[in-house]
Amino acid sequence: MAKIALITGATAGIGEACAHLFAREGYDLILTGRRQERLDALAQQLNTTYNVRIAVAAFDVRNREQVLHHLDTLPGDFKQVDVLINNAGLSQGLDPLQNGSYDDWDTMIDTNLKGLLYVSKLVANWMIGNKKGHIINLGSIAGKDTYTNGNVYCATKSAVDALSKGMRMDLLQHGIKVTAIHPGAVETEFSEVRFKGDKERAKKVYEGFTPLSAQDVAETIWYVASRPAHVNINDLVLMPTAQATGTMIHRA
Ligand code: NDP
Ligand code: 8X3
Repeated sequence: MAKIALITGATAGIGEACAHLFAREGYDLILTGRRQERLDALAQQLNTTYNVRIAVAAFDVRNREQVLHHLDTLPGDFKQVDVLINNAGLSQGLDPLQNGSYDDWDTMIDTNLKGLLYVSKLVANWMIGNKKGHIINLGSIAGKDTYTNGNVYCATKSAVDALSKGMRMDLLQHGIKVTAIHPGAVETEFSEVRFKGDKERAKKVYEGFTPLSAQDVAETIWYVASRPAHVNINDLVLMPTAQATGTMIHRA
């Protein structure tokens, strides 16, 4: 039987690149995100290209009822998840705390933190029952290295870092691996989402240096997921060569 990966946020960027890579490696996939049409198109493409089985579940990770309903109603054999990639996440705004938007804060905390928790609790219980599993959480350099105006986004990614450590301890006795991956700047839809559709501002984030691509991060996730059973990579920071810290980028 093929291995199974559940990827949250598979409609764009890092999640979508992981979907391609894991399908190429023969994994059956559960793909999630809010944009149903993107999920359907991706599922069809991967199924045709790699002949793997794909289940799609369109839901908002912030909505606990939706998360539980959509995952609970997956076909039973899809619940034999080998790898959960907790990737769905976003940033909204880049403002000093005193000017911050309550709505932006709620969106980031509810998505990056609470959404990850809702998915993780359910899938961790499947993994415990199946006596196997690997949870890979997308943190960020922003969680290791707070930057000016990053306040709440950085806090959510620091929390992902802390949660990954806690999950590793809690799941140790069940033989379930937990890894946190912390990329620096990756050129995806991330900045366009952060700046609410302002493409020009988003483009400037990546000017004058070569950022990571979604594929770079997906290949690293694949490396982590494909280690032998007795090896776990706990924590991995992955940066563009031109980026030294959260904010120190050498631009031409
Ligand atoms: P993208 O914006 O390209 O992709 C984000 C994905 O998350 C989309 O598939 C989106 O799907 C999904 N998503 C967002 N909100 C929700 C929600 N409420 N419910 C369900 N799915 C949601 O960004 P990236 O690929 O760059 O980001 C992926 C992860 O990597 C995030 O956790 C991000 O914080 C992290 N990261 C990104 C870095 C970067 O520089 N790009 C660097 C370090 C970490 P949909 O809109 O269809 O719901
Ligand atoms: C995304 C990377 O540095 O823009 O987590 O916050 S950064």
